[in-house]
Amino acid sequence: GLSTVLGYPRIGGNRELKRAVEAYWAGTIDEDTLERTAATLRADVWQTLRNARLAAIPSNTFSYYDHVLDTAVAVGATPTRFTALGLSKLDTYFAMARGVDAEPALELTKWFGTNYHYLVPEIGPDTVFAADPAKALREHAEARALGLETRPVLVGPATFLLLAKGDDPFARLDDLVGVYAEILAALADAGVSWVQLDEPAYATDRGPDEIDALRRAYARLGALRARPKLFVATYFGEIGDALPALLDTPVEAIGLDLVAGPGNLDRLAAAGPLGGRTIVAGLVDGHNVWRTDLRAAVAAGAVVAGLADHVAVSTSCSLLHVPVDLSVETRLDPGLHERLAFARQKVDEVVLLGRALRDGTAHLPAPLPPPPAAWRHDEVRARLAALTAADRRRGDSTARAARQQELLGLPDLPTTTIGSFPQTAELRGARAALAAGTLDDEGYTALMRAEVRRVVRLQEDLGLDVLVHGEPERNDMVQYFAEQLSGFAATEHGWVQSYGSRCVRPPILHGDVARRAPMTVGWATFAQSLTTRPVKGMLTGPVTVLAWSFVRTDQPLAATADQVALALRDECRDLEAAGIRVIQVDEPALRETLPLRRAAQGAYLDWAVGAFRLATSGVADDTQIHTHLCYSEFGDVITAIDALDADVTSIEASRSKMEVLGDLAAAGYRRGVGPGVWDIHSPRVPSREEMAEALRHAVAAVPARRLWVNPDCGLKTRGYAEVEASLRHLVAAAAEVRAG
Ligand code: THG
Ligand code: ZN
Repeated sequence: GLSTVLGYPRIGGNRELKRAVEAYWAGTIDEDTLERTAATLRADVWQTLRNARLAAIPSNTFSYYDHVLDTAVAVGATPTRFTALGLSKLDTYFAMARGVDAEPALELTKWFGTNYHYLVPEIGPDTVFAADPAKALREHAEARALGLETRPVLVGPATFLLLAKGDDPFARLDDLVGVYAEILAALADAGVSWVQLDEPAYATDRGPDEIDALRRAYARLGALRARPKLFVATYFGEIGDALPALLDTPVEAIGLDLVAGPGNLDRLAAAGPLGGRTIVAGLVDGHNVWRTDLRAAVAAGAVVAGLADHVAVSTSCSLLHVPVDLSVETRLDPGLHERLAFARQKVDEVVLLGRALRDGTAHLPAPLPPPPAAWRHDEVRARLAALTAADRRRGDSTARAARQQELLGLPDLPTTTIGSFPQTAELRGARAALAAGTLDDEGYTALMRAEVRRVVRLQEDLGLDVLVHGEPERNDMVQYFAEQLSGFAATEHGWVQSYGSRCVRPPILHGDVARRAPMTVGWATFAQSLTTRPVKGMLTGPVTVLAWSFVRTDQPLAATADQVALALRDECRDLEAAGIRVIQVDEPALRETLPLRRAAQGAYLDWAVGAFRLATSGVADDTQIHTHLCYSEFGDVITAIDALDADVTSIEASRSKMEVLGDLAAAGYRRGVGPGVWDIHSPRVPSREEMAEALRHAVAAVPARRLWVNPDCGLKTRGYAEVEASLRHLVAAAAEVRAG
């Protein structure tokens, strides 16, 4: 049976690529050594796929940093501000990815609804496109030297431009298609028989012009005389009118995501004759870690087979978004382990499905037993069933603000930070030593307490108004909570690329979520015992916990979010009872989890906001709830931010020059707001004057009594020298503007 995958993890089973690339950046290995490591990793992937008996194997899915950046290079779209640096080809590439002293990097942003980030191409009317197929050709040749014929993968021209920023990038589609034509000709010359062009942008809302442009682009590429066969892969959802548009063109294969977009099947049935085309059925979820229900997948595949002349079984999207190999996870509970599939296991599933479609289901492994009974938590289920609207409601927000002000007695323009202080080498070392067993629990706790003491003293010395404990004990803002809640499991090696060399190890949310014991109360009260100023309790919100975990699919996300929210609600109440008067519940992922299609966004925001409110409405009106969002462009979520009903919301704003405050005011937002006055994503120390200037802009849009003064985001990635200097300037700027 025909089988393939749309892409495979490139970081290596032990994050070898991260190590090699970072060593190259540090100057400890040279370009040749880096390239040898990369070639070994690529060869490993190809051999793995061949040994799994996968029928069609992709290439050019490797990347030193990001596949969108690779495509930009392949079409000559390196902005002149980088070519002007006069660096080697590889160093120009890394300059675009990471910036250099003289030039900031390309912008980094989320790849659709995933936790992967791509580099945003900069395309303008003067961008001179030029074909540079060297990387795709090289990988194809490397695989051929190993005896494999592979299918090079590129981001398709329409999606590439739809992801780009600049002065109307999409207007350049005709020019760009000309360059893709040259790339295709070069690949055909090298004997490439199939190419995969990815067009996931069509899983989001697209206008008729954009659909037409897709049709024209592939009609033109399809009409080329010398070209490989074209496989247009779509994924991350339903593609609507893009499917008939592609069917109007000569492309030989079309990929449909039948996991995130089950409706693609109806659309296919309604599409009329498919010609001799291959439909590549994305039946194995590339974006989650659960084993596939093989019988259900075969049934869906059979429907496709009834419609199309040729069917290939595939993953729903690239396997980039799942960990490499489950077989190295020896400490997982067997009841969980048997229900999981990582990238390597998903390849086996695809191959099995391909065979089953041809030969029948007799040889499929037995279906999974029902989930272990211990994953159920009847008490949590009963609590959820008994919830009423009142459990998501607090008192009037204006009255709350007055009452809180009476109790907290803060000045106008109160100063605070977002929560984390720098994660120093000593802190990371202590965590590593604890894990290695060379440091015991008491030793570790003593070190963390010393750090909290130091951070509290520093904040008092700086003159901040609302303090934090600094979160030295937290490895990651989701993992820390997942480790303490029942219903979650952690992997040992389950790394997934987040951006460039950076990876995350998402926890697996498999069962009902329940809090075993207070999770943060000890640290918060310890910090509060050291100072008379209010210390903010710090929690991660339910939406973000879900967004950065692999989540069960056997119940609606809304129900799972509410379970997490109940655990956080109990934590909030315990913090309050322990004397913590300000609690921050962070939701940096609220916007990134927004469904790609507008039609689905309202329902999502309803449950997302509902879960946040459930988490934060159990406390008295006296207790001040803060939230933090890691972005400043609210657009589609602005009314939802008001609906969160947090007393204070801190946001990014320093790069947008406080413009966001006007948007918030226009949307009717009347609560406390902390527009970041210091862009912590850069090592620069902002001056008192520039922060005072930003604050003066802010007080023009928001009354000083509702305006908070804080950095853009947490400080864990910064160094102490910058943090101390910047916070000193920040407190001084607040004092200056307060004095008028
Ligand atoms: N936590 C989780 N997911 C996230 C973020 C997070 N997704 C979105 C955003 N933040 C991604 N940002 C980062 C930032 C840094 C790192 C990864 C993702 C990072 N990772 C370490 C590395 O690759 O070296 C590994 C960290 C570790 O040892 O645990 O630096 O904040 N869940
Ligand atoms: Zn942030």
